[in-house]
Amino acid sequence: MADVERSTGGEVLERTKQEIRRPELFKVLLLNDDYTTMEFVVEVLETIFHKQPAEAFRIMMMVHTQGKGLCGVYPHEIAETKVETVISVARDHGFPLKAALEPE
Ligand code: TYC
Repeated sequence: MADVERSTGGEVLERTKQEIRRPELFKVLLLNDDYTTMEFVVEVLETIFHKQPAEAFRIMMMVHTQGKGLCGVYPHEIAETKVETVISVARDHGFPLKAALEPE
């Protein structure tokens, strides 16, 4: 074994540069509908997306008037979980609220 190492120089290769991989990010959007109450959407934004009340109201009105609104930007798995949580909580309350993912 020692001979083999000597014949190859026995050098140890090391990485000198750190590889930093940033996760791919996804937007989570809320979509408008005619049945979900404004109060419920504000509550979703405060509880699931941790928005302050004024910001939650602003985003809700953006969805209401423009059809969709940005709730946050997250790595894929977290974004997917947010969408699933929104849908699940909305259905539990009998609302058809929809959320979607979009690559950033
Ligand atoms: N358009 C709804 C209403 O008038 C309110 C609403 C806002 C619904 C945002 C969904 O993502 C939404 N009751």
